[in-house]
Amino acid sequence: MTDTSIRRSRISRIEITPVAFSDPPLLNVVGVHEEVALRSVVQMHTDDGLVGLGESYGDAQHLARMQAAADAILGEDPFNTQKLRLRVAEVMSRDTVSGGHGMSGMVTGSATADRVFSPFEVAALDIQGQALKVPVSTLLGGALRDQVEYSGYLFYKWAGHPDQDADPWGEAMDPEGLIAQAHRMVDGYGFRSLKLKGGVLPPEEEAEAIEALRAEFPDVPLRLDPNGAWTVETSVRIGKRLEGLLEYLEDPTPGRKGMAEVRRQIDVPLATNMCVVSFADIPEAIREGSVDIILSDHHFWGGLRRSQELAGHCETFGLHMSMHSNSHLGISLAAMTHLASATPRIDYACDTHWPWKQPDQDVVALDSFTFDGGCVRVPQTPGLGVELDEDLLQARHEAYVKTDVRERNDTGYMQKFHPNFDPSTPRW
Ligand code: GKR
Ligand code: MG
Repeated sequence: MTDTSIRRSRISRIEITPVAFSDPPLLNVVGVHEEVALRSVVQMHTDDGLVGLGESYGDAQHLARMQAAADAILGEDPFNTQKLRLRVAEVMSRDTVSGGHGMSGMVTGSATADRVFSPFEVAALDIQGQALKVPVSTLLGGALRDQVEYSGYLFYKWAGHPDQDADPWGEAMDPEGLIAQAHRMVDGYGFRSLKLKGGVLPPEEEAEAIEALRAEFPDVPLRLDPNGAWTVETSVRIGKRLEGLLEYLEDPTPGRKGMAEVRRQIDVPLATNMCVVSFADIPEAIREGSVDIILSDHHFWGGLRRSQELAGHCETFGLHMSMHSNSHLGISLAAMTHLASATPRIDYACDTHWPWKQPDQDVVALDSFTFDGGCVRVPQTPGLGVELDEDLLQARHEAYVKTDVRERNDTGYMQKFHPNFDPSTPRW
C-alpha cells in the first residue's frame, strides 16, 4: 500500500551568529557609520538535515530577542510560518526592554515582533524552497522578473575613518566629491538611478548637490533622503526648488502630519521609511495623505510575506513601493532580490548598501552576486540560492568578538570627534 502520510520536518536547532564587517565613514542625520557594521546570521536546522539562512541586525538587545524567539520555535514545522510568527509574537509581547532596534535611532517605531520574526521567516522559506526544490521567489507567488534593479546609494563621507588612511572611495563632502562617487557607482555597478543620503549639510548645499548630479547625469532618476532633518517650511522651499529634478523626496520632515503638509505644497512624490514603518502606521498615513511611496524592508516589516501584505495595502490605496536598506550582507541581498522579483508593486529600483561593503567581508561565497546594469539576477537554485561560506562566517564572527561595538551608534561615534554634534531633528 502506498504511504500517503506527509512527514513534516521539524526545526531541530537554530544558531544565531553575530558578525561584524568593515564600514566606511558614511554620514547621515544621526552621525556617522562606525568602523564596523554589525549583523547576525541565522542558521535554522531541521531534523531531516536541511539548513535555512536568515540575516538581521546585530545589536545586543536584538540578539537577545532573537535568541528568545529561536528557543520558542524549536520543534515547530518550518512550513508553518503563521505558527512561527505567533510564537515569536507571544514571546515579544512579554518583552519590556526598549531600544536595540539596529538603526541608530533613525527608525525605532516599527513592531518588535515583526523585526525579530523576519530572519526566521526567511530561514524557514529557505528550508521550504530546498525541500520543494524551488527558489524562494516561487514560494512568494513566482518571479515576474528575472533580475531586480537597485539604485546607487550616495553618501557624504569623510576620506577615511579618523586616524586612518583614506579609503578607496575618498572624501565626498561637496558636489565634486559626490559626482566622483556617483561615477564609481554608475561605472562599476551600472546603476541607472541614484539616491543621495541627505540631512548632513545645510539643505541649500544638498539641493546644489542634486542640481550638480542632474547636470552630470541628465537621464538618471535622482532621490534625496534627509531622514527628517528639515522643518515643513524648509521641506517646501527645497522641495519646490527641486521640482522636476527628483524622482522622489524621501522623509524630508519628521512625522506623518508634517509629511502630509509638505506633500500638499510641492509637486514631488514623497517616500518614507520613517513615518510608515509598521502596519499600525498605515491608517493615519492614508487619512492624512502623508506619502506616495513606502519603502518596504523585510527586516522590519516582518519578513518576505508580510512585505507582500504591505504591497497589498499599497495597491488598495494607490501607493507605490521602493525598498529600504541598511548595511547588509549577501543573505539579505538574496532575500531582497527574491521579494522584489515576486512583488510587482515594488516598482522603483531598490536601495542597497552593497557597494559599501568590501567584497571579501561577506559570509556567502564571494561570487554569489554580480551587478549588471544595476541589476541582480534572481537566484534560480532551490531556496534562497546562497550558500554560507564557513570560513568567511568564522572570520566575520571573529571580527565581532574583536570589536567592542555592541550596538549601532552613529551619534556616539560622531560625538567622539565632534562633541557638540546634536542629532535632534528637524535641524534646519
Ligand atoms: O546607512 O546611514 C545609513 C542610512 O541612513 C540608513 O541607516 C537609513 O536607515 O538608508 C536608510 C534610509 O533610507 O533612511
Ligand atoms: Mg530613508
